[in-house]
Amino acid sequence: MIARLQALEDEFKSELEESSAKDAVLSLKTKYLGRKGLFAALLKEIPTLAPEDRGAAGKAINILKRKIEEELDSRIETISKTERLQELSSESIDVTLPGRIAVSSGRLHPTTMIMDEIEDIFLGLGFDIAEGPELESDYYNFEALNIPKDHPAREMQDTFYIDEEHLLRTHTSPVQIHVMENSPPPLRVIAPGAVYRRDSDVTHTPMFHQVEGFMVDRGVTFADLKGLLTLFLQRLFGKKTPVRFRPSFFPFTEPSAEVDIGCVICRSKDSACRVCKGTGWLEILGSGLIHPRVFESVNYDSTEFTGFAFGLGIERIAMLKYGIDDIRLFYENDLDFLTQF
Ligand code: FA5
Repeated sequence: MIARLQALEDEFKSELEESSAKDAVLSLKTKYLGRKGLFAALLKEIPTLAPEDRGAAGKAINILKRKIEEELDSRIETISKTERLQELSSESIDVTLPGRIAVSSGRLHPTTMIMDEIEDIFLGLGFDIAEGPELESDYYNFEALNIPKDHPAREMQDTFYIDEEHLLRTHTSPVQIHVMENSPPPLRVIAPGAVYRRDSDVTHTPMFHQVEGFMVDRGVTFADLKGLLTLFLQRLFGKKTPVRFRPSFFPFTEPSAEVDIGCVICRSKDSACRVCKGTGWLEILGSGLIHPRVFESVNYDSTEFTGFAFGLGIERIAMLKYGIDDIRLFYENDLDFLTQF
């Protein structure tokens, strides 16, 4: 038996030497140590030996079996390590190589650009910036602005109601109330933000942006409003842009005016102009002196303080500045359109 084991060991060694691939080593393992392998066969022979030889034979078989097992396992481990190293070096990534897809850099949305421009103008005139919630209560959006329930002026703005008392704000004017409730006059504030109305056509979108502006102090007059808005519109559209004030109605201002600028598309020269419809004028914002009832709801003394307020639509201004004739283009996420600006 000892001689056979010696021969088996020699055979194993030469076979192992020739097996460099992992598969070959694994099949050697099956051949020697598998359930039907050479060692299993040897162990089966033990009962056929003379009883006094069985113990020594069993021991010798097991010692050699363990030795072969260890050698096979260590060879498999060495091969696995080498394979892993080869894999790693062949798969190495050069992080300094340029990417295959050119990544184009993002840019600001045209309404953001206009908003920034408007904010810059008013910051330069000493105004502060305030924000208010987009989910509003009926009180801030309507009641405190002198639009009681059942007032026909509610029809002017198609509202998205959340429940009886809550809605998506239809304009930025409620920010006037939030600011005045929390700070005493004098105030000079603009409030930019998103607003919502049930509206959709070439000049209306269900979500759009407004900038509210208001100033409250002793002795503020309509002349201050006219002066400020004329200065602002001429900074935005050019020094020579004509500006006119037309009487209008808003429940929260008295008197109220809508403000038009001379058509920036046809410069008042084209009677067939699609944008100003041949009138030569474009409506750009609503404004007026703050109504005493609004001051009442925030506990301001309207015998001591006066103020003006105005509200303008950002998308409309972007349309005029960039000559765009459909407001919905701003929100269709068409990159060919958006990357022009
Ligand atoms: C208001 O919303 C008033 N809160 C403005 C105001 C403030 C008046 C302070 C007086 C004092 P109006 O509903 O007219 O007013 O809207 C103001 C501007 O928002 C419009 O001139 C227009 O430019 C823009 N606008 C209105 N509806 C839409 C819409 N669906 N899509 C895009 N822009 C709109």
